[in-house]
Amino acid sequence: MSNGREKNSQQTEEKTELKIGKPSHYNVFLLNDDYTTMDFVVNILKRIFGKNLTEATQIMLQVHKKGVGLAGVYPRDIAETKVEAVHKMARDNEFPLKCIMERKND
Ligand code: TYC
Repeated sequence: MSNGREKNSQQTEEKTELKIGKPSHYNVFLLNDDYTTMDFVVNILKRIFGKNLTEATQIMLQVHKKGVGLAGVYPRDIAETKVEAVHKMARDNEFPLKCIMERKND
């Protein structure tokens, strides 16, 4: 198709959500790296994902040991905002911390 009216996947999903009225949820994951400090990740989990110190420490250690850990599950718009907030805080503090979101099968 090249008539300038192709839909990207996000537009297709928005249409689907409007049609059936039930927003999909997304897993938001933190990824491990060798440079971001453990303290910084714990603070991200507390401030952006509403975790207490115990929960935040467990998730941070899961990411550190396994490479990836679940920070939260949210509707698409909120998940996107969380991912952006993590990347902004990481950038502002010069850490390479990455955060990704993945649609759940619900
Ligand atoms: N691996 C990092 C370190 O040893 C800690 C870390 C944990 C980094 C979780 C990122 O998402 C992360 N300093």
